[in-house]
Amino acid sequence: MLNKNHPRYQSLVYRDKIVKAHENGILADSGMIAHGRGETFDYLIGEKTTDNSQNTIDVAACYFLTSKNPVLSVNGNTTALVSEEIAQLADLLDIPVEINLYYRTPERIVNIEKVYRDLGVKNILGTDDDDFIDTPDLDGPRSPVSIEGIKKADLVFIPLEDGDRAEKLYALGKDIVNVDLNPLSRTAQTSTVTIVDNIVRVMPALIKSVEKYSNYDNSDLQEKIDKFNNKVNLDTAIHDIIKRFE
Ligand code: PTJ
Repeated sequence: MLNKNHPRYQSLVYRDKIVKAHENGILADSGMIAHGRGETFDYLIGEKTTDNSQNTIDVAACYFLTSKNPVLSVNGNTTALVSEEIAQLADLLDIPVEINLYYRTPERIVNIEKVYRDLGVKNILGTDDDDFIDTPDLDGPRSPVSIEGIKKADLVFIPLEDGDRAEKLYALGKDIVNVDLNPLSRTAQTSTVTIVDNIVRVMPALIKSVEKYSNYDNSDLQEKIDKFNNKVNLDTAIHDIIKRFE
C-alpha cells in the first residue's frame, strides 16, 4: 500500500512497522507516542548520522569489544524496528538479549521472545521463566533483571528507554550504552555513551563498527574509549541541531 515515490517513504515504512508491532502485541500503546517523539528529534537532527554520532557509535563498539559480559536489553520499540540487527549483534558478540519492559505483560513477553527465537537468538533472558533480582532503588516493572543477564553484566545496551534506569544501573558500576534521538532525555544525560541518532541507522552502523574494531588491539580500543566524553558528545549533538537552523 505504501507509495515508493512518496517523499517520506522511508519514514512511512518505519511507521508501518510500528503499527504492525502494535497489532501483533509487541509494542506498548505508549510506544506509538515514543516513536512520534523520536521522529520529531530526527527531523531536527536532519535524519542522518552526523560525524559526531558515527564517532559515538565507534566508541560504543569499543566498549562492547572490551567488556566481559555485555547484554542487549530490548523493549517493544527496539523489537519493532530493529529485531534482525539485534539478533545479528547478539550472534556476532555471542551475548544475551534480555527483554525488559516498562509496560510488562505476560503476553508481550511471549510475543517478543518469539520474535528473537524465530531469528535464532540462542540466549534470551528476562522471560517469565527466568530468575530475577530487583535493581536497587528502582521501582516498577523495569526493576527485576535476570540474574544471569543484566545483574552480571558490566555493560548494558538500553536503546529507546524512558526514565531513571540508566542512573540506577550506572550507580551499580555498569557502563551504559544508550540510543536516544533526544539528547536532553534523562537516560541520554546519565548514560556512559549516548548515541544521539535513529536506532534504524545506528544498528547497521554499530554492527559494521564492531566488525571493524574487532581487528584492533585492546590498547587501541581503550585509547578510543579514554578520549571520549559523553558530556562533550551531548553538547555537540545539541550544537549540531542549532547549527542547522542558523
Ligand atoms: O516496550 P516498553 O513497555 O518497555 O515501553 C517502551 C517505551 C519506549 C514506550 C517506554 O520506554 C517509554 O515511554 O519511553 P519514552 O519515555 O517515550 O522514551 C523513549 C525515548 O526514545 C525518547 O526519548 C525518544 O526520543 C526516543 N526514541 C524514539 N524512537 C527512537 C528514539 N531514539 C532513537 N531511535 C528511534 N527510532
